[in-house]
Amino acid sequence: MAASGNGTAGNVPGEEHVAVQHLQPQSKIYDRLVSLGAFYKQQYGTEPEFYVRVPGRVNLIGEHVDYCGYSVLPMAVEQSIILAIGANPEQTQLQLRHLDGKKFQTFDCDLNALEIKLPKVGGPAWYNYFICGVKGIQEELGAKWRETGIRVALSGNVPLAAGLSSSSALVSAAVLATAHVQSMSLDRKLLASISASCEQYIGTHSGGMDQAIAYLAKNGYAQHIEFHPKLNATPVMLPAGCCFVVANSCVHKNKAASSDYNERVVECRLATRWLAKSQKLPNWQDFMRFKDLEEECQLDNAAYEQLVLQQLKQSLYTRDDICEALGITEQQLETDFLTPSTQHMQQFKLRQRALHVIQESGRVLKFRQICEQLQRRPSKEDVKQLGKLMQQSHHSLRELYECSHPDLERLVALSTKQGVSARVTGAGWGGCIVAMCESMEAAEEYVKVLKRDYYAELPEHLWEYYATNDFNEAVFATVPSNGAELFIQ
Ligand code: NG1
Ligand code: MG
Repeated sequence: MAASGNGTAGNVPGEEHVAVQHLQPQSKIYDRLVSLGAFYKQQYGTEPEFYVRVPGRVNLIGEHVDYCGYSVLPMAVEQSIILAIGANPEQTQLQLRHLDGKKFQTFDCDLNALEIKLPKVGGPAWYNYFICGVKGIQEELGAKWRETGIRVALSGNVPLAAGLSSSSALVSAAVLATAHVQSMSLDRKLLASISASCEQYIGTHSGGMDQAIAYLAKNGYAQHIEFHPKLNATPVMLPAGCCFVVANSCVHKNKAASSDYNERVVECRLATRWLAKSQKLPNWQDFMRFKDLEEECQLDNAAYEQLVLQQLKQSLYTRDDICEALGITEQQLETDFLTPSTQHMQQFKLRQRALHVIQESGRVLKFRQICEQLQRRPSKEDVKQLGKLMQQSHHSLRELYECSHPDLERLVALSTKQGVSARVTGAGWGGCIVAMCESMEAAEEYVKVLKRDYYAELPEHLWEYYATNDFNEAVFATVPSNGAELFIQ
């Protein structure tokens, strides 16, 4: 096990490295960590050596653009995954115990034979997300990996399959814990990149938004996260007085259990290649992401949109259309573009997906710009503009990207009726909306109305939250919280 502070001593919390902090009784997370520590002791008979906390996130704007190379604007939520970690006398054993043992079964395995098993139907078992993280560090260290057994107790309060990134919080927490056990330097950007790559073992070809915000979030700020030319986060102060509310449609969407997400990724890659060819670039076959093509052709947002409208005229493309345009065989389409879960695809909506991504990428920049403007000069009009951008984003996700859901639409309609701008957040097809209220009082009233008109009326098949009755876990105001943290007692 890493000696406390080993390799990371002297780092300041919230800066470039994850620092080792002493757990303070006044810390918001204190009670949860102490209970988890007690559970660890009960399970393993010893005290844990350190704790890890990694938050979920809500994305304010910039949906389904990260895997195309474009920037996003999320903030961390207060809900998080927490781990208690200690040495395992069995040198090569990994043991995982979830505080909610009824829902999440115990898991043990050999660290020298990690395997991520993806079922044919349904989503992967929870512990696979943890294994992803350990594998990520094993691969990063290669021959430098030190044989050390690990014992873990964990618990989480990020709603599952709700677009708040519970999966990435777990993967990122596993990366951080394993990196510390291996005495690595805890560079936030490096760990975020490792976490983004290794989560791909789950089979989702996602971008790096969730893991980036998990590590780079700062108390009080949303972050404008850019991936190109390299990972970078710029803190963005949200407008004073505004309150962001998250509301869960209670429709679960486990992305890893469906091909919807990867289908969109495939369509974006194909559209990029199509456009690259249309520009007669000598290296057109190298392009997979809209952002890279934008840079190569030095297109501004409006010109890019025009290019899409001119070159991708059909609302639907068949396999034949694509093979002919790209000069590839069906076999090549399957091996070079389709992922294991999207081999069945017959039709492709290149125009709609491309339009969404290009326009949404523009909205992210505008959103940041307006937030910065608002810091210099408060303006009701500018706040309204932010709301408009959120509404446009949602409209585009529903119409062009087709990733909303009828129940989630009811939530959005209830928001609109109250004059609140709301949009689906995360991958969609269910999960949460994020709404912007222009004052604390407006937020309180908004939450009250959603509780009355949505949650109290939840149809039987969405009754998961009925048990709590106050619905406070389903709908809540949220402020930007800190990224990954590591504590010793
Ligand atoms: P969610 O659905 O919140 O896990 C996913 C992707 C993101 C991003 C969003 C859509 C993962 C781990 N995350 O988020 O990278 O593409 O969808 O904007 O799959
Ligand atoms: Mg996820």
